[in-house]
Amino acid sequence: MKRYFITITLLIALLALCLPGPAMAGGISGTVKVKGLRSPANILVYLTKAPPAFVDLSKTKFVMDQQNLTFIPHILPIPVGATIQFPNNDKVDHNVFSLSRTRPFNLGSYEPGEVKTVLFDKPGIVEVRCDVHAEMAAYIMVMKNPYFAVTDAKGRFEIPDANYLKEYGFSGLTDIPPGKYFVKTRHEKLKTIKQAVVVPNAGTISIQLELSRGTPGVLYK
Ligand SMILES: [Cu+2]
Repeated sequence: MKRYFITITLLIALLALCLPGPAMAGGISGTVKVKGLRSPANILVYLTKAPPAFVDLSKTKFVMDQQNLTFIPHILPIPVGATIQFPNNDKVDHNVFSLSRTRPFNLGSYEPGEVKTVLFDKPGIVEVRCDVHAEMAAYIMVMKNPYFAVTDAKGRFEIPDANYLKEYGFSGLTDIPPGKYFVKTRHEKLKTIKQAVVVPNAGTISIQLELSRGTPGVLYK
């Protein structure tokens, strides 16, 4: 038994030598499947806890747009302390507000071409609505760490999310340090799930998540 263990250890050591180095970190990628919902898009996937990560936020720009009576994007995760711009790029007035406990606000009615801003300084979920158009809804997720992603139209995600980082001007974010983490999901119509995941020393771990319709949980306990 002991000899087997030594052999396996040697094999792992040899394999490690063959890998391109000096990568000391990894990522998480995967696919989310949903039951009872048409699209697996717009699902937040995030690490509940992560070691402190240096991120340069000085060039970030977060925008929640208003076009054709719709907030774009539907889900916008941001790091705690970020400010979001709410431009009205529509043909009609909107009145953007939130009754959330995380960050209640009311921007009042404003015209096409106008921009208003809100600072989000507490982690949590902020449901955004429009007082003029009851069908308009979006979610701002104020995150404690920068390791999160939103699923695409096929339910795919990647943490860290290179496209997101580029789009919003994040820089300097390193891969996830190796170790055991918990991945959690959040979508307004899906039951929240939490799954353990081990990030390898190098490369990406691939996971599958299956969600079904139901009431979601909170972002952080
Ligand atoms: Cu509106």
